[in-house]
Amino acid sequence: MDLRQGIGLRKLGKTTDEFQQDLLSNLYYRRGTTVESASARDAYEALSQTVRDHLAERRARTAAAQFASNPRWVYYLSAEYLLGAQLEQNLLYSGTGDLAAEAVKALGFSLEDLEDLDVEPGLGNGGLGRLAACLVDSLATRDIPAVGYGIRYDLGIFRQVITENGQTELPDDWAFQGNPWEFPAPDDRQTVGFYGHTEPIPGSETRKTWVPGEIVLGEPSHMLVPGYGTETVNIVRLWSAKASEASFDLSRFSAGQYAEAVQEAVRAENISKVLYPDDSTELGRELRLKQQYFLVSCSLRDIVRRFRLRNEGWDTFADKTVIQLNDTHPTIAIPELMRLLVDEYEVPWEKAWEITRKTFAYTCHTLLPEALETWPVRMFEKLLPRHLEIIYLINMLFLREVEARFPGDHDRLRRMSIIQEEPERRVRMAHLAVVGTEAVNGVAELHSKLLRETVLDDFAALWPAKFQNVTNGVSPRRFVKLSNPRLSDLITEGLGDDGWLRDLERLAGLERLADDSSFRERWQAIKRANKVDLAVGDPDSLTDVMIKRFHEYKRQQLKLLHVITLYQRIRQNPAADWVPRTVLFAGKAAPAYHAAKDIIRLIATIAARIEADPVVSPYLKVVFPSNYNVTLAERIIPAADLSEQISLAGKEASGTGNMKLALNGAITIGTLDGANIEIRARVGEDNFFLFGMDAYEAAQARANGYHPRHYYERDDELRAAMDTLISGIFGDVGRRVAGSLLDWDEYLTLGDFRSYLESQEHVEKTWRDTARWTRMSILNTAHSGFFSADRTVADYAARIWRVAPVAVPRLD
Ligand code: GPK
Repeated sequence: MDLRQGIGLRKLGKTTDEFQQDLLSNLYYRRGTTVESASARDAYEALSQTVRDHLAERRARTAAAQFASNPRWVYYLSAEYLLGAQLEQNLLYSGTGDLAAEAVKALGFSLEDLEDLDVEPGLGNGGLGRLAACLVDSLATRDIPAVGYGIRYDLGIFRQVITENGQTELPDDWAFQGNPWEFPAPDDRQTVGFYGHTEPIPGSETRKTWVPGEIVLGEPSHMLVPGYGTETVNIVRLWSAKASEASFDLSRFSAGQYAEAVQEAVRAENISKVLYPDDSTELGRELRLKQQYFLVSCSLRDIVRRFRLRNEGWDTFADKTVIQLNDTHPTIAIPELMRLLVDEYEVPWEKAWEITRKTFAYTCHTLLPEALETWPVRMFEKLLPRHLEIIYLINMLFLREVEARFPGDHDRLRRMSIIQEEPERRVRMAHLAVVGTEAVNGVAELHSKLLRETVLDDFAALWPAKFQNVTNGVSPRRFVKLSNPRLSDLITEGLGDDGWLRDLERLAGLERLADDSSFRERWQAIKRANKVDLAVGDPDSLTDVMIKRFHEYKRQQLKLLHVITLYQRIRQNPAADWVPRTVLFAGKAAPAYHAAKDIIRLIATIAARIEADPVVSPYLKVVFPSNYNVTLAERIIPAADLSEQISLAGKEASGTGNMKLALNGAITIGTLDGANIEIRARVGEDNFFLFGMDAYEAAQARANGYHPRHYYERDDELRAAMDTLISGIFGDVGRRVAGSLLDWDEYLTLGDFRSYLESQEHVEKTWRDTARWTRMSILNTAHSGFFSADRTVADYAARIWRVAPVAVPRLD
């Protein structure tokens, strides 16, 4: 028996009886309890372990096959992962759902009871973190050898509670009761340095010794990432900060100075304590930078360790390794790899630079100038003195290259430098990321184009071939199959098989069914049943959803102006034939983003006001379920009729909620922004409600001196809505929001108001024709196949990573 193949393992249950036996042995031997005394938690843990074993067995075979083929690896570096709940996914991906349902019944529980105990690890903020989760899912589904690296934050994204006072934040201790999906790997622990100073190495110009002033340990654990419909199981490796033994001060402890004794250890472990620590203070910002370096340092050492298992020297490193930087958060990996190669492994600078540039690729996720990270030089100097020296050298050589191409163009040098000089010296992480990588991509066609034309235009002029587009995508398994089982069954029936789950373009086969009235009726009945399940409003009302982070550029405030207008129209004419609507908002605001929190507070106030109004409430309801996360998204998306994608054009890089909603048959009302453009191009202009300025018109409007008051004065309904806010009937918060719109309106809300209202009238007219609406809904699903993350990964694999799959042999 070849133990290295990892297949000489105990056979796992393939029948209900065998599965039940496995479950029982986990209950007895791992939980130490019995059927009679098992709690729901015992049953949940035992079930999770039983399911996990199925994936672990595939994981062992995957590792063996990948190791044997010594392939080119994709390493995905991301500060965030929003993986979503694991039990239901893993039941599906391991094909054990039916066995498990039977087996737990015998223990006296239902699968649904146990799924309720499955906590989602909220290790991300929003779209960027969920994208990382969709991409690793598709990497495994496409059999691509890959590891995702991240941080195992003790506290994930805060738990949000909504009251009439707006949002309050509570800590999310997600792993409080343990996490059955995780494998600790303390043997692969790494040592990370911070602070200190550098010393020259005699006889060398480029090499230096870094003597750190603080040492922290990084301990990994991994979560399994199974592919769907294949054998591959990849991993996401998450690092926890641990204090070294030396940091505990025994003599102080003995002297009764308990807090002081653990002070250093606490400081070390704070690095992975919370996702996105508040960065409104200097200490908070330093902690963020520490997190970034912690992730990078641990991950790069692990990548080098893995490389050395099968390879020697450095000549093939860049052929065997591609490291994708998920935004700029892990960009310190560029100087860190240089430091490892030059200082520690004595690779000459030029060669090290060639290897580094070939190894990395960078995905940018924004166009907002304030979201492009920069760090003060003095903070870098203190925390990462050696990295700053390396960045200076990289910058000097880079600026020499620019000077050679554009002699005498000093303004260009100033614009492109990795170091910003005014008003304060700062390191521009996006510039470092462009300079130190082989490929740079945006996340939707328009976004990639605007990156080339605006924020990164100088770089695109220098290296046009470096810039690419890879349009985002989403997992059809999680966001259709698992979240919308009714629709999935109907799709499978309509297409004849479930091959669409691995080849989403096959949804196009639904097109012919859009004209079949009995299919349409079933489609519509499913939407209704999903609304009944969601239970937020009348299932026959138009369910109008805006689910995403709160940010002024996304313009939840525009949606509110629409709500206020509807409120006033209904009050003025209660007897008219109104289309009943349930307007659902969900999403979190950054705790220190006061304007966004004001908008949440205003929604809560208006919702209560409408609820209490007997004239309006039969036709209009505003709901705000709290704590939007992956699990809640999975409940809302299948029930949505209308998908609000109303950002100011040119601001939303892509959006991915827009894709999930279209896939589930919600019709989009949206601007020509991000991936909306590509959705509209595919589903057809007749099946999309378009409004507003495009990105060029918006830029023009700003440049020509945009005046929100101009719109306020000329549009009676807009003025009435704004005056209602100003009157104070929705409290001070209403006044504040109105004030900021009238005074400046950064995102041209008033400028797009009339066009948005007209488009909403078109929505209502269409909604009244149920057959027509349902046909449009079916066509949205039918033509959204492009938005599978499997396609996104195929694009990255072909154009950026140049990697090939490694098949994992089946067991029997
Ligand atoms: C972009 F810059 C950022 C960020 O810090 N966090 C984040 O979630 C989002 N994003 C974009 O706003 C979305 O348009 C995009 O679809 C998503 O990243 C994934 O690319």
